Amino acid sequence: MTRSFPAGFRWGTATAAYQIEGSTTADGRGPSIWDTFTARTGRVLDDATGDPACDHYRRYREDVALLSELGVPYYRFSVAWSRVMPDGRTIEPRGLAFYDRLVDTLLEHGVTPMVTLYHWDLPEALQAEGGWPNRDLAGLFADYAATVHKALGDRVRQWTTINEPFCAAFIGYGNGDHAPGLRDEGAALVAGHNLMLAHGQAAQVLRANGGEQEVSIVLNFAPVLTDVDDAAHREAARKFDFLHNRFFLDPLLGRGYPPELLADLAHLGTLEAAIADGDLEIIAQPLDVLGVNYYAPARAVPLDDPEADSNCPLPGLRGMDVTPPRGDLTSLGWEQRPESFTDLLLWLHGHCPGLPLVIAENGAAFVDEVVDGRVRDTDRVRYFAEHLAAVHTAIERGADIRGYMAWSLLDNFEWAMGYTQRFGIVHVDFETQERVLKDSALFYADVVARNGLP
Ligand code: IFM
Repeated sequence: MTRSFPAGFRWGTATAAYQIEGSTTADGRGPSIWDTFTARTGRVLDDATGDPACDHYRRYREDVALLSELGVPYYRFSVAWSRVMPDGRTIEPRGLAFYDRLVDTLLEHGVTPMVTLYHWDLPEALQAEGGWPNRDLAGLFADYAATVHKALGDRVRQWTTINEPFCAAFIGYGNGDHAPGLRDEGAALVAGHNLMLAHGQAAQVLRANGGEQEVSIVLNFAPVLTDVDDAAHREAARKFDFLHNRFFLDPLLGRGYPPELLADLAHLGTLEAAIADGDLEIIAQPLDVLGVNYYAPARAVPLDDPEADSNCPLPGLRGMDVTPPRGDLTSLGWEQRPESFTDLLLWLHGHCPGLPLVIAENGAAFVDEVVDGRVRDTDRVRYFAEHLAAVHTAIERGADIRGYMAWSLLDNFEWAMGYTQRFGIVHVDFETQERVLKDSALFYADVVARNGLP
């Protein structure tokens, strides 16, 4: 008995530039905020940096050959702004040429490229101008989008503007765990708004440049659970849900920021002040698909004092907290709960009428070992099997889901966790750069070949 996916379902794997490329000073690349952040002692586990990561900048042909060997037809990767424009403005042709070669190599191997323009690696030169709390960055991002589209738009059809603006804004500028490592809740909200504005302006540019492209943005969602069904718990969950999930989604749908959310954040006084006339119309550009990243749910509880600052790392929340995850956890301590994935997809289907969904990331970190040349990552195989079944259930119940990208093709630089967390379906030995297909890669290749779950 096979659970089949719809004909034409897009199967892929995903990566991001800073997490795999290495070669951070090659061919005129400028520093990004992640280079600066990782250069500071104690910001990233083991003081790891993005060099050499998976050395993909030099080994991309080998990695594309792996994709071809696995028979996975789509590949989602990101372009590093600081490679293409080292100072955020001036084009570096050698950086652009890398992505040109990568796209050609993918196409030669029958793999369809899906480009993400921003996966967190802002040119440091633009951070020096204030970073994302500076609204001028929206226009600069649109110029960068136009440059990349001009270079690759004849061969790339799927374009994502920004990956997970939540993390770029709230973790980068709010709790400071990610680059640029700032802790300013008010500025984090403004960064979030400006990232949405950047998305809208880039989407306009991508469409204006002509071509048949499909335009999307990728959001990370955390469905919220409560242990107790009473008004206080429901309100705690609502606060978390509105800031984590709907801050970024509702303006894209033309609904602006939910009034309850604006009220939750009013005490900081920055978000509403940052919204200029016309911004919400720019943000609400029509989308062809919505990219959905899902890893784990969150669990919310009320605090006794409704005015107390939240302990959860979201900017501006008061009167609520999150409780520890439970049950089976990944090595990052994330709760495994595939039914929350189904619930999320069905909720999105209802909340975003007519907007097709693509799972742009889903996967799990576990401790893997190579034994006799094999990585028997049964936990990850089970995670994928259960979460793919959850996607299948959502499709059966009516959700319009067009594809699934496994995170990630390669073990890589997991941001503040350095190289301690392995998400790949391909094991990477960071000393030798040897790649070994894990059992999860073989499992995934089989799912792709059958277009279904055995
Ligand atoms: O590795 C990250 C990725 O860059 C963005 N989404 C979540 C992944 C796992 O943490």
